[in-house]
Amino acid sequence: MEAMDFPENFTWGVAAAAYQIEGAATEDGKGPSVWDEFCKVPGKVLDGHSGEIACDHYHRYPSDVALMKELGVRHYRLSVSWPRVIPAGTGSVNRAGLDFYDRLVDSLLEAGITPWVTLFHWDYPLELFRRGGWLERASVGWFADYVKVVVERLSDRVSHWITLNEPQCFLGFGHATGTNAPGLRLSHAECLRAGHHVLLAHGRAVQILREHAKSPPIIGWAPVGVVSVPEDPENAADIEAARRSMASVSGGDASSMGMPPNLWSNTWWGDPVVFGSYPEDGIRAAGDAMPRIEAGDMAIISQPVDFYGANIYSGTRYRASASGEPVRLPHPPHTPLSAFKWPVVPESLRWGPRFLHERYQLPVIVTENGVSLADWISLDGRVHDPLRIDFLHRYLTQLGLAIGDGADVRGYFHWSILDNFEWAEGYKQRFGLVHVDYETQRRTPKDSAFWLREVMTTHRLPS
Ligand code: IFM
Repeated sequence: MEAMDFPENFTWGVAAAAYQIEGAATEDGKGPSVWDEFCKVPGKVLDGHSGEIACDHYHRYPSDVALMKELGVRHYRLSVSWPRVIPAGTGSVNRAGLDFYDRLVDSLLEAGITPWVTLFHWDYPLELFRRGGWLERASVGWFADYVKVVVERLSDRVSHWITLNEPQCFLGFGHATGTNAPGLRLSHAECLRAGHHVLLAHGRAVQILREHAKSPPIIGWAPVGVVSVPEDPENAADIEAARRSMASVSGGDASSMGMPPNLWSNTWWGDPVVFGSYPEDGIRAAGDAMPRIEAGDMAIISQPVDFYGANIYSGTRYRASASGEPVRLPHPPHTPLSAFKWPVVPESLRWGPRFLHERYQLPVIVTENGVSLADWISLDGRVHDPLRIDFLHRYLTQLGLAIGDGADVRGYFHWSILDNFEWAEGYKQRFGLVHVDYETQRRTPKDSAFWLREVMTTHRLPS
């Protein structure tokens, strides 16, 4: 491979989320979230793991921030835990919880690291779930009130905001298949109703940010990028087939994951946010399950955003049939798999951002990308993860090609800075650039962390 330069103003960063790293699940007045509760249900999370201690980042954030600085990190995507800030989800604010984020933001800024704050990354307040959760239209107002509290406290220093992380997952796995918290198996209509409220919550969060932020906000969101790639990247018909598949609600094949139609797609979520309308094919697929849309809803949902985030890990190959229809192809038998058994498809980082940019005409930021591997500390005390370096090299090369194709891609956040609590998979999946020994909480940067430091600081992929 040849060396490849990225634009000087390209944003390189790393990401993590509150429940996955903070721990301190019951400390300093934090309220329970649906994840705290779900982890207590036998059989739901691998080996009974939970985020109770996780990486103990709540207490160790000063040294974690110092480590990030040492590893050349200039941008860090964190999430705020709603029940840490408002224990019951609405009402009294927990000063100690808010103070934690205040201190975290200050130490990041002191270390020269720009915070990118995600307002919701799955740890929904348990109290509000008991009052109906996302199924209730009132959830939109509950979320807006919480967002206002965070924005009023942090926006004098934070200007980069992400409203929600992956509605496809917290609804699809949390409310349809029941494999994630809160473990519901709702009907199609109920899932789409909850989804409509989630979209309204996103729109209200954008409005609150624009009205109340003390420094000009740069706002986006972070859905899953459900990616289709052309089998032959030189074949115009295959490219068009992949483009069409990514823009269809069935392209992601929700049914293969046990989800009702629409949930595992780009457009069911992205079209309302950017165009202010649900996609026609999704409306047909929803049929009687279509949510009730009140006057003004679509205007709230489609508040202008500054970038389109996408969390991209893999992709599916498509070719064009003789009549140009997209034909979904199985992964070739030689396709490498991560420890999670996710197919490694580097081309997803070219075609995903490119097609999303073409459709939505917004700057795209890869808000997550990374790989879970079976990393361990070697006898020499280091963590050698050549496969992650290879993964990064391949994926980032494709991202560079997307930019070369003319896609307006502005940034890349690596998931994750630390090994952490990987939801229903517990601590089995290690996505970090930094190895965490969960017994001792010792952090050991992996070889990939030093490799990525070089890329992030030079804006150049080596040959
Ligand atoms: O760990 C998750 C993250 O919380 C959301 N996106 C995917 C990651 C890896 O599964």
